This record gives sequence, structure tokens and C-alpha cells, in this order.
Amino acid sequence: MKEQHISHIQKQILQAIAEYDDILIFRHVRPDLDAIGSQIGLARMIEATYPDKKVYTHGKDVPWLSELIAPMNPLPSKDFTGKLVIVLDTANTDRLDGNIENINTAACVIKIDHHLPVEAYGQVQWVEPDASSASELIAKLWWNHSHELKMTTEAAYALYAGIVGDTNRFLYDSTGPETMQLAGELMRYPFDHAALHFKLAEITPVERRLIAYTLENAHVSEVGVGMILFTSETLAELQATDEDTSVTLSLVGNIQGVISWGVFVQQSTGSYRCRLRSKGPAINEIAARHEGGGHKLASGANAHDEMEIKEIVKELEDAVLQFKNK
Ligand SMILES: [Mn+2]
Repeated sequence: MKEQHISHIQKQILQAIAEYDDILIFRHVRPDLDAIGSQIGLARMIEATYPDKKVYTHGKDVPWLSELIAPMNPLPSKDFTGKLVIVLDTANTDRLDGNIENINTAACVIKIDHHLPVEAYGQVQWVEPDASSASELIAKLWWNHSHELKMTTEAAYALYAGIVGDTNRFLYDSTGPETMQLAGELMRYPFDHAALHFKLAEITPVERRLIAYTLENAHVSEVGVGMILFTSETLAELQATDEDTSVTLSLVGNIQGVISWGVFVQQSTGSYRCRLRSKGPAINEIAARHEGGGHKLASGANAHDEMEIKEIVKELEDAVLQFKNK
């Protein structure tokens, strides 16, 4: 999208916000910091700018996000007629959270997103796949039109948290000069950004046990394939669930020398859920050979027993070797 085009869309969005009295803000299912941050950030700015308007935030509440940012406040009725709907951080309508069956009866639907376009929906669409986060786009909307949209400390905090969430504290490649610039402008508001960072870095007791176990027991082959195995017995000993083990995924990749890696977790059926990652060699075809699939560098698969895990590790090694010899 060219800047000129973006500025035209931004004007349309601000006009719609000025025009409608009832504004419903949606985001995707299984929300993250960016989904909630952009949603609450935009809601608080509209409320501050137009005290007479009613702003609603839709989607299921997730306790830790409600506590860290703010709980949702959905429209109690399902009557969307004459109302404005703004959807944030959601590439396709299938991923929308909340009572969306009447979304097409709304007077106007606006899409604001930073994912690669999957589905074109809404009368107005602002999609910037190069932006770090939906929160960055909302911050940009404010920065470009600060006379038409009032920032508050609560909004600045929510948007900052959203940017921090989607960039993994400014570490990811998606972090650009504009990301830092806008985060800096938000930081001028008196919220406690250090407290946010400490909170996000916190390790729960079960995570602590899993991290310790992983660093102690992860195996790294000479070729550069890392792996950690969690049998049901180990999970029981660590008082952890399959869900909890996600904290170990990036950890194995951080071990020096690791190029591709897998986290293998036994399920109640006896078979193993395999989460595969890579820093270069494509692994999605390996996943596809074992009842799975996914992206080039991040895939999921299934192994029936430890023999099949050995096969997968061997295939990862072959992929790494091939990649090194290129
Ligand atoms: Mn996002």
C-alpha cells in the first residue's frame, strides 16, 4: 500500500468513527497481546475523543490479558443495525471471536490488519503486512491524526503492550524504524513500561520446572538437530501438561549449534505430538510425511512411537546436511 493510499483510508476510518454513535471492535480468537492491545487502545481513544459515543469490545475474555490490559465489554444485544464494526488483527472472518453472525447487518465494516491478506472483507480495508502489529497501525492512525483522535495513558499502554507482544519485545525482524518511533511516542505517556516487561518475562513454577528439565536433557546432534522428549511419565513428574511445554520450544532453538529442532510430547493415546522448527532448512515436507504439515520453518507432526521420532530426527539431520552443503 502506498502512503498516499493509506492516508486516504485513514481519513475514511476517522470519518466513519465520527459518523456512528455505536462502535463495535472485534479481533481474532485465542487473542494475544496485539489483538487485545489494539482493541483496547482504539476503544479508549474513541471514548476519550467522543465521550457521548458507545464503544464495545468483543470476544472471549482471557484472564491474564484482562488483568494485564483490560476486560472486554461486548454489546449486550445482537442487533448490529446502524452500527459501525471495526475488526483488528484478523486476516479472515473465520478467525473472528464473539457474536459475529450479524456482522453483515452492520452499517459499515472496517478491516485493519497486518497479516498477509487471506480474505478481503469490509467496506474499508487497511492491510499493511510489513507493519509489526495491529497496535502499530492504530498508533500510526493516532500519530497521523492526533488532532482528531485523543491519546490517553491507558490507550498508550495497551498499544505499547500490543507492539511489544507481536515483536517479542522488539526482537523480531518485523520491528522497523516506524515501530520504534511510534513505541517511543507512546512511551511519553506515564505508564510503567518496565513493569510490563518484567511481567511478560515472568516464569511460572511449571515453566521453571520445564525449562530446567529441557536445558538439562535436550539432545543436540553433531549435525545441529536439537530435540527434547517428554513422555507421559516425565510430564507427570513435572506436573505439566502438553500445553505447558510450549515454553520449551524456543529454548531448544537457542542452544548453540542447533539449526533444526523438535519438541516431542507424548499424548494420552500413547503417540507423540511433534513440534518442529528450523532456522533455514525446509521442514514442512518432513512434517507432511508424518501426518502433519505447516510452514517452511515451523511445522507440526505426529509420531506413533519413539521409533518414528528417531526417523523424524534422522530426516531433520538429512535436511540440515543438505542445507549446509548448498
Ligand atoms: Mn498481530
